[in-house]
Amino acid sequence: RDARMRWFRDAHFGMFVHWGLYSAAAGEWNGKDYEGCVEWIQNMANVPAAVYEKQLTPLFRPKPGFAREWAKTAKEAGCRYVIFTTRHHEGFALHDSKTTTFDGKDVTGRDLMREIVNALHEQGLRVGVYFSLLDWHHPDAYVEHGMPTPGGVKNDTRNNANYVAYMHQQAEEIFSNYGPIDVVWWDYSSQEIQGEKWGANALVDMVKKHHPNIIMNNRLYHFDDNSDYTRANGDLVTPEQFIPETGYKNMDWESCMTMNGTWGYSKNNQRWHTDKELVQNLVDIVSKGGNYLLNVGPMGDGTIPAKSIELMQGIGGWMKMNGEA
Ligand code: FUL
Repeated sequence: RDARMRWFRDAHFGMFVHWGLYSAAAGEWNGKDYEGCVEWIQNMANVPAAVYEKQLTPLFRPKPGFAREWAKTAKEAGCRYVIFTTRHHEGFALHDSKTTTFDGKDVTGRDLMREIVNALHEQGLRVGVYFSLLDWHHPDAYVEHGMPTPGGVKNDTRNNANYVAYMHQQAEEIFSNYGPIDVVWWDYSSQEIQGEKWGANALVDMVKKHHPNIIMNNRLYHFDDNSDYTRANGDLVTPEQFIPETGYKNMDWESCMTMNGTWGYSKNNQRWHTDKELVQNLVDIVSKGGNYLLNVGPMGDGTIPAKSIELMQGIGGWMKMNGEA
């Protein structure tokens, strides 16, 4: 595993991208504004899946070349890898999926995942995919946080196995059709719904069959912090929005953090950290043996907010001064 983890341990800095239909909502639902974690807007505004789909799909219109902008932004900041949301909890798949029409290809006519992966590879960046285990769109998915609730269907009337089969099929499309993938970032599990409820062993085997050297995070299971590598803990511990005091004993880790308190784009959010703070985070994390996965939330057309670009450039400047980029 040391050989498999080497590039990741040397990488130090990666860019996280949260982009989906929620990006087009931009933190507003029917006149009500949301500021933090607006990739959860469907849940926060309690929107039935059909309404969510109908309102947002016409607004999700990626501009040509958006993915090249992402790749350039990451590269110039000194990132070595990019992890992007192939599907978030809303269940909308960026890749071209045969399992559903709730995907990038059917909504925009383009294979958005292909565009993103190609752009990252052109810049020599490693590719990571974020894959949501939760799905607020599929009628048979587990109910979590009250979602999905169209019609108020109770969890026990759902055919969860049907959902799990669908989710596996989407995962296999992602891991078999897009060339080399370096990281898989499952999200997420709770005490109640984790591991075999997701069909974890089969998922892991499938992913490893296609990408024997892939690095996997720990969220296919509920993290039990036994400070050791087990299949359940994956290769990677994922502290979210914090930097652990002393890192994690005997484990690789990656702190994922936002620049402003939301992962998905919100036009209402201007609580930006400064580039000085972000550089301090990077140094703090790397000094404790972790990686910094810093998020940007592009708008519905794929444009990264100007302030995020400016902050990434600030970090890039520091990286260049210090021979890291
Ligand atoms: C969490 C998700 O629920 C958030 O929306 C975000 O994606 C974060 C990185 O992980 O578990």
